[in-house]
Amino acid sequence: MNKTVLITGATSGIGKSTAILFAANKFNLVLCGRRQERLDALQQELGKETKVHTLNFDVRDKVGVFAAIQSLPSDFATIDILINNAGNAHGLDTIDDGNTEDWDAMLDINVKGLLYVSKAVIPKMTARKSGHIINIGSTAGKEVYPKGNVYCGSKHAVDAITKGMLIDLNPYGIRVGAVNPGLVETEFSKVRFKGDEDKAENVYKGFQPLKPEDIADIIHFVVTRPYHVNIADLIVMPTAQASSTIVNKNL
Ligand code: NDP
Ligand code: 8X3
Repeated sequence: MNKTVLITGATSGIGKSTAILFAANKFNLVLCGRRQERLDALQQELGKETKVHTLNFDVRDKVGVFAAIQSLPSDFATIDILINNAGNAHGLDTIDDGNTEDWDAMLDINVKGLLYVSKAVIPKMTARKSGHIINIGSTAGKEVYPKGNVYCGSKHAVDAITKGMLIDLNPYGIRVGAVNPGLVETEFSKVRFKGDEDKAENVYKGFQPLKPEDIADIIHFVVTRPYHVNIADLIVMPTAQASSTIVNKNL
């Protein structure tokens, strides 16, 4: 039987590329996001290849998260694979200049949102003693860069939560792991710089960044390993990147 995958943040970037690849590989899909027109377009397009159900909720809305996941029709209610991908950076400022609304957004979405979705999905996994959770962390969860403060903090939290989930869900045979990308060209920087396209494009200028398809490919690899293989943690960067602040523009 085809496995069912729930992907948060499926309307753009890494989540969307993952949805496209997983549809081509005949996984049943539960695709989540807030932009309804994009969810409708994905339903229309990927529905030609596999079974697709869309859920519109904001991961910050605790009640909305639980209601959405409880509303899943029976053919989508058994989530075999959860991909906690929804997230963004908001702003790039020193700590003294930081905007408290940006801080709230990053901690509420990247950390608490991931927890709410997990809490809504995990009980059925523990009851079945089966499941696989992949959290999308970041190189920002492994190191801290100038002005990265709270975004890095949110991704360090994802790193710790992933390790905690792995420990706590081990008795149930549930696989847990993180995929931690470096620079991937998506809408990420547009969101970080609040729609400033020039600033966003500048982040990826002069070197070849990762494409969201590269990360989708890796997520697909992770979930298609035999059951006894759990890829617990994985960092992937563009070849040009050595760390959050070192990017070789001479390649
Ligand atoms: P995008 O901005 O392209 O996609 C972000 C996705 O998250 C969108 O589908 C968006 O959907 C969803 N999302 C954002 N906020 C919310 C919310 N409050 N509720 C529900 N969904 C939300 O960025 P990426 O694809 O790059 O980012 C995906 C993940 O990858 C994030 O966790 C990010 O931190 C991580 N990452 C990205 C890197 C990069 O360089 N791009 C590198 C390392 C990690 P919608 O707006 O429709 O709700
Ligand atoms: C996204 C990568 O370096 O822009 O998590 O923080 S970075």
